[in-house]
Amino acid sequence: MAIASYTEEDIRVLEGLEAVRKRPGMYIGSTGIRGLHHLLQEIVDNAIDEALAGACTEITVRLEKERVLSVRDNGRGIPVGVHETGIPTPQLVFTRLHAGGKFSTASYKVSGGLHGVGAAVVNALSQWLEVEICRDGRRYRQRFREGGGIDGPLEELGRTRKRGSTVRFLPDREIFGDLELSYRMVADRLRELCFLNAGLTIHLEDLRGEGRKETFRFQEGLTEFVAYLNTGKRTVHPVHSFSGKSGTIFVEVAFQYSDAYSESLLSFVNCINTVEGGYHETGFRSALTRVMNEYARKLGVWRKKENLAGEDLREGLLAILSLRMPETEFEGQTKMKLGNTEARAAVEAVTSAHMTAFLEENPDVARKLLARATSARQAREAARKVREASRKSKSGTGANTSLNGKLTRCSSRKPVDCELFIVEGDSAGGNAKQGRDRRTQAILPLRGKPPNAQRTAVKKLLSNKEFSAVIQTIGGGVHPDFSLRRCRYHKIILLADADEDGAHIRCLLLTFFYRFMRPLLLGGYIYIARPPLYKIASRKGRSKPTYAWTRQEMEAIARRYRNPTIQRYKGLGEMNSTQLWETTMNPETRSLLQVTINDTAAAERQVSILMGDEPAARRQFIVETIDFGLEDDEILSLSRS
Ligand code: TSJ
Repeated sequence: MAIASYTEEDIRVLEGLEAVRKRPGMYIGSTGIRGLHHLLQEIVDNAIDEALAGACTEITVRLEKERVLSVRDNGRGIPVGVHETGIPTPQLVFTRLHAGGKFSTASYKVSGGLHGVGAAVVNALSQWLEVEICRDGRRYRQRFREGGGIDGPLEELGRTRKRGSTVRFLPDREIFGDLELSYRMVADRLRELCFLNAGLTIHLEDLRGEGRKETFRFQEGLTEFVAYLNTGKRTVHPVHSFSGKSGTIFVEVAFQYSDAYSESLLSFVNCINTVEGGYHETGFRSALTRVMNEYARKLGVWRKKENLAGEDLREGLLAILSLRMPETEFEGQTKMKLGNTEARAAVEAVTSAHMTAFLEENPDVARKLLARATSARQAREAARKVREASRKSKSGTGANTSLNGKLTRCSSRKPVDCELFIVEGDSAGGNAKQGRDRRTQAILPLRGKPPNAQRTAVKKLLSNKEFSAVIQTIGGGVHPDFSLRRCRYHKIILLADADEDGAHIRCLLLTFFYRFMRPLLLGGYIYIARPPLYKIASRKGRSKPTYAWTRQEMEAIARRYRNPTIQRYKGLGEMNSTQLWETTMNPETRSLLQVTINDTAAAERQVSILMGDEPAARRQFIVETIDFGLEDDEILSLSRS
């Protein structure tokens, strides 16, 4: 565009995009891998909106070579007319912040929701971007460069029989460096979008490196989503689904009970995962509780006056809730909580009607579910007893139980300062005890393998020696009576051998935390210690030894020594207490992996595969996790001599 034709409008636009470039984090959350993912997400969301409007059936996402990303749909094509502001619509879309909703007729939009920063933000953060539109028999193109600058007007390129919109762009290296999108992350989200939009086809093509392709399409939508997440679990009945409309809100639900002990309610509003819940979840829960209790009373299963509690009725339930609604409001710390109060009544109405019918049509299933809820209630009472028992043991003068023999306490009483090392084996436990910082580090050695918390009855788990030591030591109780506030440690560090057995124990402990103390995982309180795999020393033993965590690292270090001796640690027991302190426990020099859950659905599926009926799948995972790759972005501090 020539300088002479610069108008006030152009200047305003550039200033807007400049603001995005100055503080990208404000618009896309971060300039790390998540931010980059967000850019692609934003463009995909616009294509999804076209699908929601019923105007497109197929979307292709490409991770091209040299970090280029592209998204194509077979929709109507972005309108090419001149908007009332005098600017052609495509240019408006890519240069005006939040232009999205203004020209749209679609009432349910993904792009206007949580992620709805608009295509202009993507443009502002791109080295270049081009949009191609096939519409009404013609092909059009417009290009932008250097953070949203207009590279030329919308051009007509000729005739075509195709329909649709394609956006290709190169995320700005100045902002994202050399970051590459993770195939897994993109694939997981696209799969999820296909589960949420039954019948929609999304192709994902990775043209980088070896190349990869996948097509997602689920004719049964949510039903298949539930089946996917319940893979590997023993289920009580086939997936059941229902949907209905209340006012302007369209509600879709699919659920299935399994023999898992957890409860998972996943909710989406216009394809956005409302991880913080909101009124729609409240509506679902209260309808379920009411309907099940009414049914139980009618059947006379539950003789007592009191109701079965909602949490007991939801044990083993996996439910997915998907809403389509206009004018969403998102609240909460991360803006992922639905704030529309009217969603509660809508979901409640649709759920009540269909759940009542479901129970009446499936009396056998209904009986099983009520029997389960009753035993869940008993388990809850057991959990309460655990809490009472641990309160008693605390108030005593320490004369109590086997626990005191095992746990080596730290002197600080401030949970934020206190770290609990759960250590595999007594001998490693002994070394940890000698090497530790007595003020802040407590040591709990574990003997032998604890049971699998996904497969074992609550009573048995809670009376297991190893687990009850863990429960009493941490002090926060167990689900459904767990409380972070009562926990005595804010870092719980799993320290196991770097072999298959160690990995198995870690898995068992994580499964236990997932089932009984999930807030510890959600809050990032759980860590995995990373003892080194190699020690490299000079043969004469004069200089201090160096440690290595991977083979490559070891080889690089060994090359610097004239005559190195290399020791491959097979277990923690081979290290003395000083070495253990230096390499693994000293907060100044150690490296920890923080275990977090950022994708509840993925976590649920993983735990059910891992700890379910299939030893082969479990073994494979264990073998894979032994080598905690250094590409993990969760490494908190890494410093080596
Ligand atoms: F926003 C965007 F530019 F980034 C983008 C938009 C990216 C991609 C990959 C697709 C799209 C997009 C937009 N696909 N389809 C549409 N459709 C419209 O913008 C559209 C078309 C027709 C009508 C109409 O009422 O006739 C309305 C709209 C919103």
